[in-house]
Amino acid sequence: MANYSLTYFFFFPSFYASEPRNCGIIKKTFIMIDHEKFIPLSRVNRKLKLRYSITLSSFAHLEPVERTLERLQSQGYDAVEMFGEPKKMEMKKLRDILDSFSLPVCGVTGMWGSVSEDGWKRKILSADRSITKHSEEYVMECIKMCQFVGGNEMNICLFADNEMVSFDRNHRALSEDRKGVVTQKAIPLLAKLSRFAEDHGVHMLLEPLNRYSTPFCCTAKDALGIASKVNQDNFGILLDTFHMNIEEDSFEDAILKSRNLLRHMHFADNNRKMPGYAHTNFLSIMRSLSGIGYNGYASFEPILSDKNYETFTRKGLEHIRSIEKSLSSTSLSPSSFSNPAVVN
Ligand SMILES: [Mn+2]
Repeated sequence: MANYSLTYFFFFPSFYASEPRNCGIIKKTFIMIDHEKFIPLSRVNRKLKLRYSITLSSFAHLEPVERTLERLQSQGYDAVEMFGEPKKMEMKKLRDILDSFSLPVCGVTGMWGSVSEDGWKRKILSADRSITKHSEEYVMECIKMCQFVGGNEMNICLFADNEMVSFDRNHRALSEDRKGVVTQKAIPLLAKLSRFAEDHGVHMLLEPLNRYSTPFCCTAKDALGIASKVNQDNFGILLDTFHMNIEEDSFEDAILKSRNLLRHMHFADNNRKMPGYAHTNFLSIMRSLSGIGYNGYASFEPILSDKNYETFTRKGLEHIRSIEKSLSSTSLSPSSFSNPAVVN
């Protein structure tokens, strides 16, 4: 580990706000090879070809959506994720705006929890029937909106009543039993919504968050268990690196175990900045995605504090693209995978 400390210092001399802090992360990772978990070479799909999207919800508090699209369209993104506030927008007008830019919509981000002023009544796990009914209608409106703007994915997050998840200063997670009892009740509604989504050509993707948002579905394991009970072809899961950093034992293990149902990724660093601006190891994450043959979207979901975001959104994407490039180049020599696989 002494090497690691020195290396960290050596490769991270810059703390300029406009530069991704871990621009040397690839070198760092190879030096840390003894401490990391690797997928064996035989599982790596060298043709990893992700499509890159970004969540428009990240910009909604800063400027009108057309301004964001104008600024992002030359940055190299393949698509955008529209935020799900169908009641606050005139759909035809929205579609005209979206159509006037060269960025297709891959899907809709559900505006769950405190991210929206209406989030308090978007709680699929609520014990209050009027709240679950409202949540059901909200998801249906988002699904219709998703189809209308040309997308085919929507994320579902399982929020519950505040009384069910009182703030825990000790950061404790819930027991598996408690999670199971509460989420079981939502299965019929999720199955119903999934069938509704299927009729609209939309995939419903369950996104585990972290315990501070909703402790009932906060790991890939939680989401996979729920998805298996819903048991619909268009019901998959979405993993978000920000939440995974808090909840998962291992990024690699969570991705590998999700391989049959993983349809979308959210990318943000551990502090929710753009990838490359903190210390999440995206090389390892990308390698794992490559290992399962993932070819869906990686949708960047940063928290942006002001309008001067263009350097961050551009460099964050460049950072991930450079990792993708390195995975299909000679840097993936067999010796890079000489460690025994611990992912299973
Ligand atoms: Mn997310």
